[in-house]
Amino acid sequence: MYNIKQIREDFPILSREVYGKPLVYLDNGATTQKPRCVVEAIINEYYSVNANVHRGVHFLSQQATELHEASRETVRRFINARSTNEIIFTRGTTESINLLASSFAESQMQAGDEVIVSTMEHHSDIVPWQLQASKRGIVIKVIPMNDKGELLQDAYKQLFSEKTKLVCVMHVSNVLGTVNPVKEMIVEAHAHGVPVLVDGAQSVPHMKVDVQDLDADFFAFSGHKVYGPTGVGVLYGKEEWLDKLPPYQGGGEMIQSVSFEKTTFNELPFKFEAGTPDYIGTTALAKALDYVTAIGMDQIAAHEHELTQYAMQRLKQIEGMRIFGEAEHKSSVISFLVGNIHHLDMGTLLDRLGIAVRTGHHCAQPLMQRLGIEGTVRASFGLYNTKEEIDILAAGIERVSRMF
Ligand code: 7TS
Repeated sequence: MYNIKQIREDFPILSREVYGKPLVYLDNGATTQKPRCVVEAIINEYYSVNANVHRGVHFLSQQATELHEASRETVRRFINARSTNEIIFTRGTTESINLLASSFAESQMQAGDEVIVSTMEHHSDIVPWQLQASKRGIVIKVIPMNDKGELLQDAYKQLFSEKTKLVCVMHVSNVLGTVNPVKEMIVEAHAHGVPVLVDGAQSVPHMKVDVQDLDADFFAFSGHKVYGPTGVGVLYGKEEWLDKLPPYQGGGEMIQSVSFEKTTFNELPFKFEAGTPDYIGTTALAKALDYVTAIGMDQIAAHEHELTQYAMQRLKQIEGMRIFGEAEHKSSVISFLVGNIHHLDMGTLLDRLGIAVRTGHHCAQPLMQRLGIEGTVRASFGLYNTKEEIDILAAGIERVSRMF
């Protein structure tokens, strides 16, 4: 049984009001709200354990280190990595991708080598590659998509050449909700001997992810989108790959020994974790992962699927409604425009009704160019959203539409 009432009680913020109206929070693609247990984990660790990790012989430092490393094990289990050596803590998806782009391009790519990305990528999976392209002369190739928002698999296969060194593709689109067939895309890339980075920022909160089953070489996600704290994320990498890549940042923690003549680096995963990590954040992230695991990722996926089906059907009844993203496999994100009402006007007026949605290009300007629009209004659902909230959204959109 999916006990939505009890779940909502775990999130104090959901019972607040904005402009005197009950908050309807539909901006989960941007960030999710935090359950009490996550916030309490932060408070408890600061109040009773706080000490820097991996350094001290003293009791608190050892206890903080144990918590931090236990969190790494929780993450490993959650995405089914083989080893905790494959779990690198970062600040989030953006830093995970920048780390990989920098270390991979530096050691594995030369001028003229190619990286394949998709039309629908978030800027965080485009711009790091452009930075490398301008530094090293690497070439970016783009997988096109159809009007439903599905990547064209035949065109993808045509993009490979002997110069292709890496494929970078998002698991789930933050704008269209498309669930890309990454497992099949990885099989294709591997047939060409090419590794794949999956941007899992929008999949990890909504479905069971198994990096071994996907056979992903690299996988990135953010804690704050999966009910965890801000400022902490993960880069998973197969150990054989991470072993080959050079460090991203230098500093404490990532070294074995330092002298002015020669410095040697620490083993995995610490080689990629320079400086004091956000060890309080990792504890809280582990709490969030335990929280969603206790509810059940399959139960969450089923609940959100039902909400999305309901919302699609309900929103399509609204006059002038245009929905962007009608892929066969779609996650709980709905991007739309109504008539010629500007997305910002729609978002601002919905906000006055207590409904939090996102407006704009959603950090996917190349996708907006492909769609021939400037931006959309986006409603994105999380594990605590309800059909009643979708009714409020639909009624809100109708009310705003009547005003124009
Ligand atoms: N990749 C995808 C697919 C995303 O949706 C986002 C953030 C990122 C990467 C970057 O994650 P960060 O945690 O490092 O910032 N997406 C959104 C969004 O859709 N609205 O606000 C942030």
